[in-house]
Amino acid sequence: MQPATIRPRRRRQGARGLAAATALTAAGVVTLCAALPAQAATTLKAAAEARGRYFGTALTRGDLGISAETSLAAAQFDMVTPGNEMKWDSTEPSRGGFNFGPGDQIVSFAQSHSMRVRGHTLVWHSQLPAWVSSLPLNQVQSAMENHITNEATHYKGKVYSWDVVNEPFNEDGTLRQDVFYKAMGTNYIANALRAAHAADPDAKLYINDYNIEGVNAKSNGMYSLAQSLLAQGVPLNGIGFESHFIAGQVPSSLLTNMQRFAALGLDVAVTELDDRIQLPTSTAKLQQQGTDYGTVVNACLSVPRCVGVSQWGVDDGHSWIPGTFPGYGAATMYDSGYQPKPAYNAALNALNNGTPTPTPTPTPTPTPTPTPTPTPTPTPTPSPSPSPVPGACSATIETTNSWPGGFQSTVTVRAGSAAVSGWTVKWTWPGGQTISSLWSGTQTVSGSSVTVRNASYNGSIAAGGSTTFGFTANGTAAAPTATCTSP
Ligand code: 9MR
Repeated sequence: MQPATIRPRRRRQGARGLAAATALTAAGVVTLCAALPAQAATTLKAAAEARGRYFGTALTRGDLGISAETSLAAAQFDMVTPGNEMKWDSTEPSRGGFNFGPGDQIVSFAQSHSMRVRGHTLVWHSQLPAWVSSLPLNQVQSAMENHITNEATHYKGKVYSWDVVNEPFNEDGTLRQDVFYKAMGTNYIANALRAAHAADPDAKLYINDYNIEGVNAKSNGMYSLAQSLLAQGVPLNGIGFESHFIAGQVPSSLLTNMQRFAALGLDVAVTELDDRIQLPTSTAKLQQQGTDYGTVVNACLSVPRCVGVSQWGVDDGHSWIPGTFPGYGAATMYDSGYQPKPAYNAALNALNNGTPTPTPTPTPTPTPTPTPTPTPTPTPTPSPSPSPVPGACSATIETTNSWPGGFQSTVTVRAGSAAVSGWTVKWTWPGGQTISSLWSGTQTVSGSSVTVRNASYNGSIAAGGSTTFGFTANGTAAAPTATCTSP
């Protein structure tokens, strides 16, 4: 089932969540470091970069004034999309009256934190000043091309990509009858792409839309348009899949759909990811959201032409969702106190452990010559490792954080000498502990016995490889012995 049609309505970001700003610490991230395998990255951007991708966020000028939010953005993300500051109503509110100040502030923030910028957006029916829609139709093309030329020239060399045309499609796959279409017909899209390419030949040029993530009438319309533009030699480099999902409703054809666009020779990107939950949240809903984030990240990793994933915003406290979809919220990887949610762990885990992507094998690091230790410290004799059994797996629970009345753990699941396809980890709590939230796995609880099976995206572990899942629990921290079986 596809998400409901988005009807964006203008709403400036407020400073909700500011009160919780002081709660931001690196704790959520640092505690993960201890438990991840030695080479696992501990931030989204490092993990994405290790897979040849970026992990982005959207920031508005209002967000720049919230230090807890900007610290988190700079720590975790390496791409920024301006939420509003490069839209036509901001950059050319009156004909020929350009104002790049707000957009420049976002670029400056990005540059000072070594983040790249996705320019968003040059031509869109929404957030379009009234003067454009009231132009005589025979003046629209020159106004559009002048707008694109000025803005793309101003940001030349400063943006990685442009959403040149945003949200051009109706749900049935026909083009919206907006002022650009009325003036130029379908050709407005080719005209816009050509003007952007002339102004900034190095920027990757995208068409971006929502509800095109699965194979459906709307994405079929986009696919036909992309084919036609490429056949005409129009400079189109990529398709942006906004990906405003509802928890539990990520289209099952997401990967197939991304692959068909990539097969045209285009880049693809997840440009505005969020996954809204019908409030109130629950452990199960947050777990589902984690599963969804893992699915999306793994889809991107599985498509070599998928260049990256951007979330729309940083945290739940500043997300556009509650203001536009009453009754829904909690749509991002961070809660309104800037603490990582299961979705964060799922995204990071997918990047660190997920589906291998066909990228070149890293060059093996030469083994350093062992330095002789002057005084050998007696080390406890390690227990003999059991001989590897094909298909077998093992699991180790490690406490990564604890507080009065609760704790957080990471469970590492290792394959033996053969790959495993699907795994089940079991343990028994010694003192009445109860899991409050579990990610990257699905749990069944019976009294004090816990059974966790792999999530859809982390069941396959290569021989000698590992994956992790995690949980938070109530009670005194405990790390009981766990067993692992694989079918
Ligand atoms: O996040 C943006 C929000 O602050 C604006 O009020 C809204 C107005 O349309 O636009 C939001 O961003 C949209 C993006 O530009 C295009 N895709 C949908 C996004 C959410 O509405």
